Order: sequence, then structure tokens, then C-alpha cells
Amino acid sequence: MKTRIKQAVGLALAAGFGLAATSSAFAAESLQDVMKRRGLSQQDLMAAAKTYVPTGKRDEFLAFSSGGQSGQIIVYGIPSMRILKYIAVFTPEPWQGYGFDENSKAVLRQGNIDGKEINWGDTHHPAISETQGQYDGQFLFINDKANPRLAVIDLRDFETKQIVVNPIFKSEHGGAFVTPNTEYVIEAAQYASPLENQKFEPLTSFNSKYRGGVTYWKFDRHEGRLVPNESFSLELPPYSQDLSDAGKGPSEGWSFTNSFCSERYVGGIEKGRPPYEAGCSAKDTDYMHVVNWKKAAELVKAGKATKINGHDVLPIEVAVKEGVLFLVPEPKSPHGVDVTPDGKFITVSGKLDTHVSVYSFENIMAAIKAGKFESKDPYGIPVIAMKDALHTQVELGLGPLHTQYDAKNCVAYTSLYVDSQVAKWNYCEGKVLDKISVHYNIGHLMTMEGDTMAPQGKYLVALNKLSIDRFNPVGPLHPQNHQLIDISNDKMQLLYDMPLPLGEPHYVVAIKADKLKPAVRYKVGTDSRTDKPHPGAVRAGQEKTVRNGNKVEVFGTLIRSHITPETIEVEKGDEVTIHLTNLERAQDETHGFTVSTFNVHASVEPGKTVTVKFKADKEGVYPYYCTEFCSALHLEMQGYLLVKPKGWKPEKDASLAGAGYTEEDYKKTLKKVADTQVVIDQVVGYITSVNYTDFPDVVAMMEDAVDQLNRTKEAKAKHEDAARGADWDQANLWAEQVWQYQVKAADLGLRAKTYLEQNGAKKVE
Ligand code: CUK
Ligand code: CUA
Repeated sequence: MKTRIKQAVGLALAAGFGLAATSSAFAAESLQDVMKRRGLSQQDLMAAAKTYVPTGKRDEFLAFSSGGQSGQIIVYGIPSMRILKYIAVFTPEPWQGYGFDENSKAVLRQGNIDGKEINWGDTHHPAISETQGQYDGQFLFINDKANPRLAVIDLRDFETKQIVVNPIFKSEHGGAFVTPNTEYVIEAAQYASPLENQKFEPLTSFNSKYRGGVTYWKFDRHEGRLVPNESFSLELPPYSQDLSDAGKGPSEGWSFTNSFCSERYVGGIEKGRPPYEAGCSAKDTDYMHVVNWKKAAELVKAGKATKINGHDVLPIEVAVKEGVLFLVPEPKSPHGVDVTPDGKFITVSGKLDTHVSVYSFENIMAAIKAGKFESKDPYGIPVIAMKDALHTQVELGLGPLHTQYDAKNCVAYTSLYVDSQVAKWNYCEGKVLDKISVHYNIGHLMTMEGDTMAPQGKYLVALNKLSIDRFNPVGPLHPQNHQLIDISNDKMQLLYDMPLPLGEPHYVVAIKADKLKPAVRYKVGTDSRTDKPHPGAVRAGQEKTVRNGNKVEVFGTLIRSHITPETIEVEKGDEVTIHLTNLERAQDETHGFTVSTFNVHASVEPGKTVTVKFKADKEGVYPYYCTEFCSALHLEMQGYLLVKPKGWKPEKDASLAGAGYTEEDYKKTLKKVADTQVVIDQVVGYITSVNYTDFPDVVAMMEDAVDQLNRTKEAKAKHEDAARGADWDQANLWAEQVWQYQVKAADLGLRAKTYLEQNGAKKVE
């Protein structure tokens, strides 16, 4: 019997800790042998050594990549390039229950536009919250270009907490970019449209009635939410606004937004006019918008804004009069606009120009101060001459797009889309330092914390649009290719190709992993989407089912390996709401929950309470079960939803058929229970002999174990009672239940013991 217990416990232990196996079979093979067998060069080996993260070890940086059209965020480690998580943002994600339980649905549905459900997003630019221009690791923001929206993710649990819809745009692109203390999250429009909601204007009124803009979303760091009624926008001309960046250091308080198609061309090939791409790149220059957002915010506070769709919009006229909006010409069809770490310069890449242009913030300010403008645009906005604003221009190659910065002074990296290269260059002196080829058609690139005031250097990731023949073919739709490049030396070195098979990622940001402090469990009864106590939460023993008219509300719990309640009986047509609280406190003890055919699913992490809701609109028997392999008796984490015809009554007393257990069986079970208790006592003896109270994770595991053991009392009383009445079925099954609780307690105890041994627990006297 004891072996059986040990096996059960050992199984759980192995599952929990993933015991590493070492094989001596490979010891006979030398490194040279492996290189030969696999056709690896010295350089391959060097690259492998720079990226390989041994089992059990962790990455130095965590990257948050836009998931493109998947509407999600992809989290991976650097340098290993191992994918760690998908964060569901604008798209339902069944594993995490996102969009399949009521609490996450409430977040997803905040993204409805004019009452329409939207179940996808085109994510482009993630941004990590900053304090004094440096990543603080608290929050993450990301935009949806297609349906102009912005989302907030809390990095304490990596969950999406809020989606806001832009009140005046119909598309957007220049977001999310944060101000140096995350007072605001910047989001600029892309394709101009009338700002009033559901307003039709013909394209012939493009110049007069269509508008672009930039929105400054107020962020409440304490609440961890954007505050729509303290947010505002600046009306901009119908130039297609593109990317944005916030000033920092000397340029703090200002922001910069690119544009393309400032020709305001509206196509019309159907009417014999030249197509968009011809009309939108006719002029040699477009405009960079230069905005004093600090002063704009004050003007809005002072009541100078106009309400459009209930949202504060500062009109162009007011912005010009008050001196908060200026334009600077930039070479043809620019894309990235990237402020240098010292905040002194702004790098702009013109897609159709071979140069990057480095603008000097000081020069721009001098021109503004002197009132030195070369002209006004058709909307009356003063235009600063390019030559007055420029610091330098550097010829890099074909199709420069985006720029990131190095830890080394004045060193920048720019992606060259057409050349499929990364250029390393010096923006202070205006010279090229190195180039490396990537595969193929690079869009964004990213260095570690490379858009902050304190870039970390070390690695660069090239986000290649195409992978063509790099990977094993998987049909006409190819993965994207994120290539890891070592930038710690003068020459860049390509280290690794990572296929990314989810959406088309645009931008990615990477933060030092030790800046993140994610939780491992929730306070019991938390609604993780509001961060507040969930009204449907109950503690162990308080589970109940409440009927109110045709509404049935279940307050249930989950703990290894049991769903309470085990049966839910309703009538056809009832509206069923099931709240589930995961009572576990152990790390990584998630339970899932689904009910057959009702399209609901919840992922219930330790401490979380989640609600699923559906209409029981068809009669029948529907199993529900835990969907995560959470313990050896996971499959037994089950129950039945019985949907009865209206007014149904049982024909006779519905006692369940007997299983035919004997007194002998009962005694065997009692022996098993006694043996298990010995194991538990030994483990408890060890744990209490060391300083276990110094380890919060162990304390949490012990609380869970005690919870389990406390439950044996009631079951014990029941089996003893049944035995007195010689009801051996009941006696044996309740004794088995005692053993179930013991096994779970023993499993937790052994996990705790291993943890203590591995983390240097000390004997106490
Ligand atoms: S964008 Cu896609 S490559 Cu949306 Cu930042 Cu440049
Ligand atoms: Cu809980 Cu499987």
C-alpha cells in the first residue's frame, strides 16, 4: 500500500518539478563529433553558446511582441527566443478563457464600436510604462490599427484589463507611445475621416471635412486604467499620420508624429485617376507634426477644447494660435520617428529616401522662439524649414524604416526594408559604422530597452516581414522571422532565427527580466479583470446553488481534485450562472472549467474567481469537467449539468444503485488511510523542523495542505457512521474520500519539502 501512495505522490511530484534526466549515452560523443554529425561550424557553435539557455535557467530579457492580426501579444525570452506566453487582447483566446467567461468578456466587449462586437485586432505597437523615461515594468499598452482602440495590460498578472475605443478616429497607427512618466499614452490617427461619429462626407470634401489627429490618453497609474474623460485630442490636417514618439529629457513635454500622403490624394482609379501610391508620393516631402502636449493639456483644462462625440478636441486654429502645433518637412513617405535616449534629436526615416534625417530639438525650439517659419500649410500651421531643424542627414541605404538605440553613446540601428539590412550608425557624427544582412524585408527592429532613456545594448531583434525559404515549408502562408543579432561588439553578429507563426508582428519591446515582478496567485476570490473581490466568490464549505425565478446561480469551488457542486440541476430555459473560485494557493495549480456544448470555458488560476454564464436552452445531460491536467485525479474532476424538461418529477425515490462494497473493502481502505497518515506525519515532522515560515511559497502550500486535511474530519465522521449501520458502500466510499484528501495534502507536503531542501532551509532548535 505504501508503495502505491509513494507512486501517487511521486507522480505528482515529478509533474510539479519536472525532474531533469541526465543521460550518459551522449557522454561518449565529443563536441567535435556532434559538430561533424550535424554539420555545424565554429561560428554556429559560438552563436549557440550565446543564445542557449540551459534547462532550468532563465532569460535575461523579456520581449513583448505585437501579434499583428492575431490581436494578441507574444511574450518571449531573449536570448533564448523561447515563447513564454500569448496575452489575449483584442481576440478571444480559449485556453485563458478570454471571451469565454463573463469577466474577460466584459473587457473584450469594452472594445465594441457603436454596439458592434469586434473579435479581432491589428496590433502594431506595444509600449511598456515608463518612470523618468525608463521602463518600470508595471503596465503594457498596445494599439489596434484596424478598429482604433488601445488596450491596457497589467504586468502583475499579464492580463488585459481595459480596452478603450478612440472617440474620433476610424483607424489609427501612431500608438501606443508613452510620455516619460506615462502621464499619457499617445495614439495618432492613420487614414483621415470625418471626426464626428457615423458622419458621411464625400471624398470630394476630403480637404475640408476629413481630419487626422493625435489623442493623448490620460493614464491613472494607481488604478492601472486609462481615464477617457481626462483624455483629449489635437485636431490635425488630413495628412495620414503615421508613427509617434514622446520627447524626453530636454524635449520632455513635446511629442512628434509623422505623416505620409500629405498630398491629400484620394485615389479613384475607377474614375480614371492615377492610383493612391502615385498620388501619395508625388511631393518630395511630408510633414512631421511637432506638438507641445503639456501646454495642449493645460489649454484643454482651461476650456479651449471643442467637444466632438463627447470628447475634448483642441481645434487646429486654437493649437496654432496658442503655439502648440508646428510642422517640419521630412523626406518623402517617412515611417519611423524615434527620439534619441538623451532627448536631443529626432531620427526620421523616409521610406522612399536613402537617408535618415536627424532633427535637432534645440534647432526646432530656436526656430519657434525666433518665429522663423518658411511658410504655413493650407490649414495655417507654421512650417519650420527643414534646413533650420536638421542636425544631419546620413545615407544608409534603401528603404530605411525604424531606428533604435544602443547603450553606447550616439549609436543607432536602422532597419533597411528594401536592402534587407540593419545599419549601425552614429547619429552625433553622422556616419555609418557597420551593416548586416537579414532575411528578408525587415520592418521594425528592436534593441534591449532601446526606445528608453537608458538602452541596455547587448541584443537586437530584426522583425522580418518575410521568411521565404528560411524554415521547413508549411504551405503558402509562411511564419514571420525574428532574427536575434549580437550587438555587444563593433561588428554585428547574427545569432538565431525564430519563426513566429502568429499574425504579423510589427513592433516589439524588451525589458530586463528582473524589473518584472509578476504574482503567482491571486488573493482568494479576486476578479482578475477588475482586480476587485469577485461578488461570486465563496470559501470552502460555503458553496451553494440559488434559484431566483428562472435564474440559477451556482457559487462553486475548485480544489484538487474536486469541483463543488458535483451536480447542477436546472430546468430547460433557465439562465445558468456559475461562479468558480480556485481555492488553491500552490503555484501553478490552475483548474479549467467547461460545460459540454454550451461554449463556455474558464481558466481559474489559484485564488481567482471566474463566472461562466449561459442559457440552458436544451434538455439533456451535459458533463462538466476541469480542463487542466491538474493532478493524478484530474479526470475525476467532473460533474453533471442536468437540464430537465419543464415540470419534470422523478418517478420513484431516486436513490443511486449500490456498488457492492464489503466490510473487507472498508478495512483495506482504513489501512491505506493509516499508512498515508504515517507519510504525512513524516513530511510534517521535517517541515516543522526547519525554518519553513521564512518561505512564503511553502507557507501557502502548507495552508492548502491543512485545508485538505481539515476536510477529512467530516468524511471520517461519515464513514464511521455508515460503518456502525453496516452500510459498507457508504462507509468505504467516505473512507476513500478521506484518503483523497490525504493524498493531496501529502503531495503538497512533499512539494514543500523539496522546495525547502532546494532553497537552503535551516534546522530550527
Ligand atoms: S509599423 Cu509595421 S513595419 Cu505599424 Cu510600426 Cu513599421
Ligand atoms: Cu483541476 Cu484538472
